Amino acid sequence: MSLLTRRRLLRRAALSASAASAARTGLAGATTAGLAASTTAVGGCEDTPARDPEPAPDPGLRFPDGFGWGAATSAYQIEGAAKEDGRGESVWDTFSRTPGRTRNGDTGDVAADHYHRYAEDLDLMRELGLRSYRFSISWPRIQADGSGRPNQRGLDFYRRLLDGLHERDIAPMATLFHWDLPQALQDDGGWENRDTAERFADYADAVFHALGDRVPVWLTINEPKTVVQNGYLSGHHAPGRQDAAAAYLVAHHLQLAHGLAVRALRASGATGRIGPALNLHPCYPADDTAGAAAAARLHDGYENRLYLDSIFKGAYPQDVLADLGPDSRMVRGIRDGDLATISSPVDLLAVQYYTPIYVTGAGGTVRKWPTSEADWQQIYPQGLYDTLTRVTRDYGRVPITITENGLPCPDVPGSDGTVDDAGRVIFLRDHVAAAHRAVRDGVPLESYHVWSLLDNFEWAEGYDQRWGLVYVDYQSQRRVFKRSAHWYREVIRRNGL
Ligand code: GCO
Repeated sequence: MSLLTRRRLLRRAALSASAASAARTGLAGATTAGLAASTTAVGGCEDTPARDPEPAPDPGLRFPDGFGWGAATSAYQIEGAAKEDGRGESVWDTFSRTPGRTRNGDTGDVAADHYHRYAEDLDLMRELGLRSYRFSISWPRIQADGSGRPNQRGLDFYRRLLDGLHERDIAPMATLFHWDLPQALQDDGGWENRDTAERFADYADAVFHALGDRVPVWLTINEPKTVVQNGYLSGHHAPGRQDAAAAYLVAHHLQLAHGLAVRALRASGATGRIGPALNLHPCYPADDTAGAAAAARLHDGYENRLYLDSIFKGAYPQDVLADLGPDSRMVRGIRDGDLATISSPVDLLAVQYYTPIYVTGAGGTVRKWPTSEADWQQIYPQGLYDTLTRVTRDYGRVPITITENGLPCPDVPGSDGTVDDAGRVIFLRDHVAAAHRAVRDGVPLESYHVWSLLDNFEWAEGYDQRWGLVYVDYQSQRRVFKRSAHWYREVIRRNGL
């Protein structure tokens, strides 16, 4: 892979505090009066100028009947109970317990204690009116070492959760892998080892047999790209590697694992639907030069087409393969039949949208919009519309669910105990409006999930960034509906804005 490409791909790499604030200052200087005004309109989220220059959406927008309003979480980020009921260690246990890897040395050992408080959390979901809840199953709870007979106590936890969702009339959506690879498999090479894809298929098979009667929608691998870019390029996520050659072999094995799991579901006889969960970033040229257009196209290959084309077209994009080179570990690792496995027909595509990317002719990236507290995230709702319509245009009318969309705000309860995250309300409103425009223009979108239901462990950022609709006081584990939760309940009730 060319050095330039490598340099460009470090998404979500932690910027130094000074670089981040310099970037923000630069942006503030460049923004329009409209943006500057919106900066003051975000209440508890002052740092987050959460809107683009579009007018506020028509407050009469309605979604199709039965639209699945939801919220999302993942196991390691909320469950805690790291050593209970036979759970094994995952790469995130190892990584977060290694000094210097996460902010303040935070770990997911306790997190939002959801493992013990799931019943209370189910009641919060009901109070919100959720129609869909996306969560993930922790592989090391089901197979402590990543293989062998499933751990009944781990399965029982998810059955209780699923029963609770059904009792409350909330449709479950279960992700099989949200980054918590059993450490024992990492010790054997992790996703660099092709056998990990086979282990994943066995784990998925065990879960399908145990819980297949309760789960209508399965998602295979959450954001393979983030494992590649953060786990193996920048190294600021587990397993903390910086090895570009390994990174794209990992990408191939993650894609293979996805395809094997799709096949395992079909073979299990379970009736649920299944698809991948991809974080897609629209890649725009930073200016109108031909060089920027070409660079943005290649960038799009690495960000989006590598994952979409292999699943929906049965081929990796030629420009990416050429850029990686025939001697790359990835290209050498592709075996006959792999692409047929990876492109096993899926029932739906889960899209996760956070940010656009602007690519210069030199292959660098620049920011054009204000960022949230997460400095990799530019706030640009139109990017969601562009992503949804592009997927439908380029890959056909596969049903789409948005499984993540949100932003972090430095939310703190006021003296009256309420949490005023007005910036999140504006952000969500503008993105929901963009999704509505996509539906109006023919995108088969069936549901939308806010990231996240609860404040939680935000990976390398620890507990500093708060992404939830529901505030979590980590000392007492008390939950408080933020203003955005009250707002979202109304959206759900009205089925729109
Ligand atoms: C991801 C993950 C989530 C994150 C969220 C905010 O997209 O990175 O699926 O676990 O917490 O995206 O960064």
